Amino acid sequence: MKILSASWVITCDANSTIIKDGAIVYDKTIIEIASKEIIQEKYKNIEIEDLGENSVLMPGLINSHVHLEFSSNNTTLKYGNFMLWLNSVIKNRETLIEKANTNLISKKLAKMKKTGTTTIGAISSYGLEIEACLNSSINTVFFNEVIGSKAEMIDNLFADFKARLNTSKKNKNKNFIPAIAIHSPYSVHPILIRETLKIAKEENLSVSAHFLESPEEFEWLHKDEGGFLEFFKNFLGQEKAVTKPMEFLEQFKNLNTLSFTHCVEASENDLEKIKELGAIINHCPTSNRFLNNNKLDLSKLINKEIPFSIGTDGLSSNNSLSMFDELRNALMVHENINIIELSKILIKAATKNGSDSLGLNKGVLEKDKDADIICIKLPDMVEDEEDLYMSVILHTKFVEKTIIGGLDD
Ligand code: MCF
Ligand code: FE
Repeated sequence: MKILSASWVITCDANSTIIKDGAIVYDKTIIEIASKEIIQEKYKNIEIEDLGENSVLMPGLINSHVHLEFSSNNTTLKYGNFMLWLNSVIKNRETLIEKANTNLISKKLAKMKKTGTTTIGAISSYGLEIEACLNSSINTVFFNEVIGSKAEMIDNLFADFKARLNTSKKNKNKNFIPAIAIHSPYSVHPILIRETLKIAKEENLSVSAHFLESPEEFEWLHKDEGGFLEFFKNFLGQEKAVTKPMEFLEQFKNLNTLSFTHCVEASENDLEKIKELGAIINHCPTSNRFLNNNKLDLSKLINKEIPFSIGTDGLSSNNSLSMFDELRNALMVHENINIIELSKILIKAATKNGSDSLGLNKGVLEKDKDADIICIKLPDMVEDEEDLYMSVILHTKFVEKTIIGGLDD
């Protein structure tokens, strides 16, 4: 059993409780949280590690959507338009993947940890980042991706998917959890969707899918037109989209943990359906800005009470995998929402909602939750509690201390 105390404890619980001069008692999970005074009195024989002036304890950040296999990209891929990006991915994929070896990915994971991330939802196209994830103390939900819209390819693609899923299942442990990703409504054949979702239900695996990220995707799925038409004709000899957006969503019923990434171009009906399915939206603001010059209408989600989490996406569509960088970008992008209000919403999105997106028992500092905790030092004193979320987002580049599953890292 250990006890930490700090100037502030941000719990991210249902009441958004913040404790001034608070303390946390924990082992693998959290045992108790209260003011330092109360904890001192109650646990007289245990030494309290005090983190000092202007310190903050909060749940470790959860990056609910990241493609580590694309970690070698810096200046190779094209930004500004989804079709340009996609064509540049197809052209450079082999070279990028080859450069992203275990060593490089391990370095990226180490940096992610220093920048506050304790859990990731890793979208894996090939299974090449598995070793780096297994070697890291960061918790990983490992989403094996299925992709391919050509009927003739279904058998091969499904066999390959099952082989990768099995490898991840063999390596399952308390901080490495196998899951399933369906790439998108435009890129996965309905039979593959049906069969992979069948496995997800039978084995109670978390599921995630990209959904309506670009205007081109919207046009293609609804009208079989736009930038995707030429792309599909050239690469796959296909002139019609395989699934309409609502038909796609309808297939995701009865799953325990479900998330859709991006959803920038989703209609009101799509959003209502996403809510009805009990899904979380993985919001990747930097990626949306880079690839599509667009942004998710967060006010709409907030009004409709549709939960969202935060993901960096990969270095294929971001210049950083730091969640604090991503949160700062989110603050700047969503300029229509008051910065104090938005900061609070974003911290909850990056903790509690991230945990829900991945189907975990984390993201909140309360009794019986996993003890995944980060410690931050603010440069100066924060006077008003209401400014704390914003100050943490604006001023944190690296964390002072990381605890994952109760262990010091
Ligand atoms: O989320 C971004 C943009 N949208 C779609 N896919 C990806 C993103 N970042 C990486 N990807 C991957 C995806 O998993 O790109 C590959 C897929 O394997 C190529 S899509 C033909
Ligand atoms: Fe993605």
